[in-house]
Amino acid sequence: MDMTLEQAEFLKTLAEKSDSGSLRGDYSAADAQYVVPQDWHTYTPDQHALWRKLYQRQVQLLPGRACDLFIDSLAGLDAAGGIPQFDRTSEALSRATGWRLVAVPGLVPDHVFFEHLANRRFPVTVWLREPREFDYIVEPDVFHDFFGHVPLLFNPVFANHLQEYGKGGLKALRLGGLQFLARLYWYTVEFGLIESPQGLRAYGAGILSSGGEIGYCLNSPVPRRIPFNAERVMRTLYKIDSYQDTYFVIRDFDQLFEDTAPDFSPIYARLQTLAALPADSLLAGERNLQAT
Ligand code: HBI
Ligand code: FE
Repeated sequence: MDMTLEQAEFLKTLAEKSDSGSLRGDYSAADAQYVVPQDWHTYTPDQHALWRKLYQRQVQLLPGRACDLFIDSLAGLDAAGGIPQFDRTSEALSRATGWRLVAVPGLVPDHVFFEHLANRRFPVTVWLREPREFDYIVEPDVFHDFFGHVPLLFNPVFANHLQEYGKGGLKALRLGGLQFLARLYWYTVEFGLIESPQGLRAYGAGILSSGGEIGYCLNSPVPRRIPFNAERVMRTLYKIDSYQDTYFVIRDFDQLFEDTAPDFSPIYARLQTLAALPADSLLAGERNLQAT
């Protein structure tokens, strides 16, 4: 990539933020949308073996914890045998909901991320974690992005929501509402819970790709589980390096699509005048739902 100043700036901040102080991914071959070739043939047998180990551990935790839509869609991906080839998944995905996967070296700038989502392109990180990061990784790797996020892209309502989220993100950038939208993404697409006739289930990618949080989010008495409300979510801070203090619960994906369809400008204006709520808040009158 013949880097622009903005891109060099982004990569410098990213390297400073990461715990190793350097970038995990190789951004040199990225194009202006930060897309790189997946180079699937460069993955080693050990990396495919680590993927299989991550996949086997996680898939056994799903029954009774992940929403049925996720479980059914993952089964159709045939991704148990090794790190998937994104182009092959994109063929099936584009037939289902018009989405495609694009390979990226890791986190990309917000406006690039939203631009991809607004065009039904989901960015999937190409590198896989190290064996020592089996149970926990801060930055999204190919297992988090693919195993956690890709299955629900096959659901038309969720897929529509994510494209609207991308369009909303581009608008939020212009209105100074990015922090509010990042919270919405965090408490839904990453750590959202959904009601089911058998009790609460997880649909958030951060939960579904995590060995520990998938049990914690439903079984621990510690966190709050509050009915989803877009403005409340956009006002609530979140933590990126520990289990969540609060999970927000949607009735179904239609609610997620409907509740995030309106123009958020008035909410952004209101939220800019209010103090953000700590992640462990429970406001007067809010119900703390039981998981089972
Ligand atoms: N980049 N590759 C990648 N994946 C993400 O999930 C991601 C990103 N850049 C920005 C970003 N997420 C967040 O800032 C948004 O969710 C708001
Ligand atoms: Fe994610």
